[in-house]
Amino acid sequence: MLSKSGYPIYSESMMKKTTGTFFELGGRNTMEVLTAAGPDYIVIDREHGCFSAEETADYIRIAELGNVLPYVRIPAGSRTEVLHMLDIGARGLIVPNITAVQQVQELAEYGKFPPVGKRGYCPNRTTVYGAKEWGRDPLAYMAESNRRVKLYPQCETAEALEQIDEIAAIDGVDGIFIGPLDLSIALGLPLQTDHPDVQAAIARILAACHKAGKEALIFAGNTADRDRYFAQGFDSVALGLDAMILMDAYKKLMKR
Ligand code: 3PY
Ligand code: MG
Repeated sequence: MLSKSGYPIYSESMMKKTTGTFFELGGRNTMEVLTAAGPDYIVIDREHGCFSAEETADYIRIAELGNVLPYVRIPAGSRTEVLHMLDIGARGLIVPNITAVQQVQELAEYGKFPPVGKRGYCPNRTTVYGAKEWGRDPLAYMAESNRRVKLYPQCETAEALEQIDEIAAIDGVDGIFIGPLDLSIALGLPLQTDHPDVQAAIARILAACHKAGKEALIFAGNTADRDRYFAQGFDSVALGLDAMILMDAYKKLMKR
């Protein structure tokens, strides 16, 4: 669905199943290629990708031009990182390596305006020079942003898994993003994401999300896993990662 300004609205949780992808390689052209492929969102990965905040702002602009929602995976949920990424226009934050409920409470506090949290306001790209139609009036921006800009803590540690019901229920958390690779490592089954214990943990997180009325998102490295996760009830799958896809494609091309 497109807004009047031509910008996509995927703001209502569980309105539509969405498919995203991960952007690790960096480079403006790469970002443009990814947007042209037509995902619902692209995760600009500042946890594992080496991008500056300024480069990230350009990647966000390119995603917007391609009508793709720019999400950013931040390296850690500090107030500075949350505010900087939201102020340059990230429409969702994915926060890795959560180990405590308090980290997620702080994330909601930094990332949502009152009455949900205590996000700081400053006239900037999201409300002035790069403002969308819904962002031009400051008070309307605060309310709309709380609804449209998503906060997705990751569940990929044993500690987060243990406390997943409490984490998913926190006001301001829009959903949980499962990192199956790190989760498998945390469970002592490195990269065995199909192992029954890892799959049981994934099912447990999915159930916790839906019990709390929140979205459940997960990374899938291939289309078979994507199909399985959608069939299981996931609301969104982030499918693939640019470096892996490029490598696979070149290997196939060079195979004699
Ligand atoms: C993981 O699988 O650990 C992730 O963070 C998603 O890429
Ligand atoms: Mg991870």
